[in-house]
Amino acid sequence: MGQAPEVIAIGEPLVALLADGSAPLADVESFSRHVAGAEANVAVGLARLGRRALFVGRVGDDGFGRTITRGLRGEGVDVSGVVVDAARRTGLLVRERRALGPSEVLYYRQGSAGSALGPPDVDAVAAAFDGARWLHLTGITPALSDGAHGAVLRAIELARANDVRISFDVNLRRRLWSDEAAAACLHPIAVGADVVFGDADELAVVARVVASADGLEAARTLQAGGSGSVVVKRGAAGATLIGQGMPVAAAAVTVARVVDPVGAGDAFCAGYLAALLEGLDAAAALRWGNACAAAALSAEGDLVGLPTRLELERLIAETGTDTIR
Ligand code: KDG
Repeated sequence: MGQAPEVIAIGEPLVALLADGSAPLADVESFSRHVAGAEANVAVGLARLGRRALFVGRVGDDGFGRTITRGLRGEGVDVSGVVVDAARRTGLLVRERRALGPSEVLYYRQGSAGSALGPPDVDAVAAAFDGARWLHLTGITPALSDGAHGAVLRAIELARANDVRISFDVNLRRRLWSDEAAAACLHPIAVGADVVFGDADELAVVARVVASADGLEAARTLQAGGSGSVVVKRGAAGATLIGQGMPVAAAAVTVARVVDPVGAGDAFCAGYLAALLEGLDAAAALRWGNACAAAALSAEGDLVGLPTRLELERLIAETGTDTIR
């Protein structure tokens, strides 16, 4: 382990095979390989912004696992929490691309190395919690297996014992479990977190309220239940934070063309946490989150568009310049 991490992110890293053209999956003949996984995306987003992130997860002893480990390391993420599981394969997802309507994602992650994450993997990096500032979790990991759920609970215990704040992105994955199962498992995690991120629909499921377009009732319900603050990610409508005081809102950064909609939420979390680590206030954190999300939307794959610190500053400054010479 290098210098002490500021953020510890725990989850399943994946290789994503993204269709090269717009077509139903049955007609796609070539794919591009990307590193993905919501929590790994956040770790890379933080590293691009100059923050120290440690990633904890499992990969198989295979080429995809090596791609992930090399990719994360190359981005400056501390991979000392990555376990190579020789008995299982690296998790995989395949995503088609459609010009119209939603694109389908297929997961090949049941029984994967990543899903075999367990409390001992977290205990192996226990020392990193001493001095870390944030633990970043998502609602994907507890859906993977009992062991992975246990790893999340162990990480929460260690965070609490070490005064590390907890950031929780709901990331509801309906291909992994039902809304009822997700709510039962994720509600206690959300109300114990210092900041919760989600879109209006995800927050409503976890808060067990009827979904509304602005997500505010769900956010208020979670906040009243114990969440420190709740950020409603509203896509093109920006983001709103519900905390102790008045709601804080920030407009989205306009995106000329959405190249790839996936990964923007993770980019938002990375920007938001990076701003807080710099000592900025909630309004600035929302702006950073929105700008990072817009950058992610503008590039193919989860990681490609994640901005560096300089790129983020340029985006926020909105200079109107289209070429820097
Ligand atoms: O947030 C982006 C993720 O959806 C993607 O990288 C894959 O982690 C993933 C998941 O479980 O869907």
